[in-house]
Amino acid sequence: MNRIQGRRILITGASAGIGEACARLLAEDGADLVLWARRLERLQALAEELGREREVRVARVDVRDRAAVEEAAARLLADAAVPDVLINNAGLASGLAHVQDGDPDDWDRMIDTNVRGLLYVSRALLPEMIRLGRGHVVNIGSTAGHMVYPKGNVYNATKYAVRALTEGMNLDLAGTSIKVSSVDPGLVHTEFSLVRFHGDQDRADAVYEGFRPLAPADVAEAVRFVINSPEHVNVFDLVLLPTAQRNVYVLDREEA
Ligand code: NDP
Ligand code: 8X3
Repeated sequence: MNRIQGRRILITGASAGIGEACARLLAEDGADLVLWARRLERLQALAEELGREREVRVARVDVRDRAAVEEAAARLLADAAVPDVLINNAGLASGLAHVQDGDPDDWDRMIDTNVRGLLYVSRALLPEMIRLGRGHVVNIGSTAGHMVYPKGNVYNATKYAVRALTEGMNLDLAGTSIKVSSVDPGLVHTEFSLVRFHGDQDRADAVYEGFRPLAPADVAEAVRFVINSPEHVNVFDLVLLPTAQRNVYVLDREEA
């Protein structure tokens, strides 16, 4: 059964990777879309492609910028375009270093995007979802929020925070019909590692060598399953891994 048709879905970080794949798949299911990211030109190209048979709104929103988030959310509210579903996907890793060698600018970037950004967007939209008596928040967490790995420290901490926030938001929304879910993937081949390694393509490519990682579309399928669940069902936490990856450490790579 398609429960996605005609629903308005806001995806943060829709200009690449998992967010873009969610936009494509949910468009196929007949969703109207609201797409936010910093690279507006990418969002516009995606909207051009997907927007022929549905409404696709795009906006340049840096989720770290609380005023920008509030302004973009206010525009949706003013247009009676409050999303039925919010996918808090915008996020990144920046750097991979021992804490004692870490760059505090990298830490700020991760904490501000993955934790503060998720909170700002949720805070801007949840009151109206509650008032309307409908809504579903899907947080994109990570296996990095279940197990810490060496040099992952701050990224791990942000994804542990996302996990705590999924739990906390569920508790805070008890008594409403708003659902909060988490989708927590293992290694997905996106621009994630390119961003983590500050544009070092060789280092990024090496992360995905010798095994088949998840594709962004695999994660989008999981998100679709979560959103499509019946009203009385809340998928609390869906963890998905490449078959070659059994946890954040155990990865079966073929020798080159
Ligand atoms: P990508 O780098 O491919 O995409 C990240 C997206 O987030 C981009 O659209 C980017 O858009 C957006 N983004 C980053 N910073 C901001 C910001 N400040 N404001 C608004 N949008 C922002 O990575 P993924 O698709 O892999 O990452 C998506 C989510 O999935 C993240 O939360 C990540 O932690 C999580 N994840 C990724 C895994 C992986 O292995 N790839 C595994 C588990 C979880 P723009 O630059 O245009 O703003
Ligand atoms: C991204 C997956 O293992 O690189 O969240 O942290 S990992």
